Amino acid sequence: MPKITNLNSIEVLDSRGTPTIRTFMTLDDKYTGIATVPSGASTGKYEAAEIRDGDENNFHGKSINKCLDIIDKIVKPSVLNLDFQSLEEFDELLLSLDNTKNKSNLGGNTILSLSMSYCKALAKSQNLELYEFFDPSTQNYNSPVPLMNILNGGKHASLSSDFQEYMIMPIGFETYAEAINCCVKIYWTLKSFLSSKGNSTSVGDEGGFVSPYDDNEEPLKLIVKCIEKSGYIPGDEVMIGLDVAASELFEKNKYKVRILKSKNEFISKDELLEFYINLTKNYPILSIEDPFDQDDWEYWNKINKELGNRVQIVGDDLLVTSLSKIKKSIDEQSCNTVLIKPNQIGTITETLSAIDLAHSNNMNTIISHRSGDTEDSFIADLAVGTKSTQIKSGAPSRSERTSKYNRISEIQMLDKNIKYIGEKSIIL
Ligand code: 2PG
Ligand code: MG
Repeated sequence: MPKITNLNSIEVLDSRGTPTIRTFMTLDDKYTGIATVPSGASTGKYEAAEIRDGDENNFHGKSINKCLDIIDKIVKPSVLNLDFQSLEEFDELLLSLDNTKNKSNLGGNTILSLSMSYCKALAKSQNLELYEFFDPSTQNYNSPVPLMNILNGGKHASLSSDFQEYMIMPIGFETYAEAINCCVKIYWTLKSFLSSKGNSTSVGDEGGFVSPYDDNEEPLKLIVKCIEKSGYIPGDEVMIGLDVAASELFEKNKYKVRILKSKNEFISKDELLEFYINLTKNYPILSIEDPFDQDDWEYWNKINKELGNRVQIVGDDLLVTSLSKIKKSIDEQSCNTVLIKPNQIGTITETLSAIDLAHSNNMNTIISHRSGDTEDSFIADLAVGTKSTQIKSGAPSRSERTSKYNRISEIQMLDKNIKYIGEKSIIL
């Protein structure tokens, strides 16, 4: 394997204007991998720790000079000119340098920038496209179903729904291009509809529209209407996905979710469960992410039992891309789908193991962006290369979101045999 001959990192901005790390890793065959890490807002409490400077005068505490120092003073001397036999061996060294459970010594953000850039450098050096690098033996890749978040709420938008994301899932199409066309048409229809009603058409962190709603069902009615108005069949060609991000709504054993028939601001766990059951009866909902708090395993088990045979119950904050948590969810049957975010766990090796574990237990994987993201399209290659059948990268708007969808179009050009997975993306 080629040796690492140079390693440099700089501070750049993510889509919220928050500093993040961009790393340039050069191998002795002169190939350089360049990677930039994303950052969440509704972060799970068990995610790998991000290191930030905490100096209020510098980007309100968010600058990352400490990470750049760690790379320069600790990582660089330990990796330069060393012979790593694989990505696993490189990541292993990073983990031993960090030597904590939650990556708090080096920082999950620092580690991920190194792991991603090494991956990209190795792929180039082996003359592989990044998606091929994840499993060069595979012949039959697919392009994944995009989960497009067209209405933003929760922590990604103020004055909107409590639920964080309302997504459309274009499953009933032959090609990726048709699926993208469908999503954009619905997105534009939604925009005209909102503006015709005198509502705001400004967008939230992930490019979805932000408008005030009286309750969390209203956006569903609106989306179904827009699917139909755009000439598509809801429940057949297009399904709906939700990310409730319920950990952010959980207070004093209740959930702050507005439902029309309740006068209370907070509802009980049972009321929330009943709300979900009714919503899935009345709307073409195929996926519900983080329906309950990250520690509320009891209600995860209940919802998976109730709905898991017809709805994707997706663990994000619950599982944080962690092998041990995915194992627990398999043992306890807490959900049927794993959301994969490389920065929740820190290294690409661990991310790949999490995907493998999910797939070998018949669980679906959705590769996901973060609400603070960048122009780096790494996750598009990760989705195709690991045969994950779905990708979540926000709305068809804002370049940090579309860069992932566009990279999949590029991959389709590179390999004409790649077919859109469509309906086959559903494993229930
Ligand atoms: C989520 C993500 C991405 P954040 O909850 O799934 O949509 O949001 O990056 O803020 O955690
Ligand atoms: Mg989520």
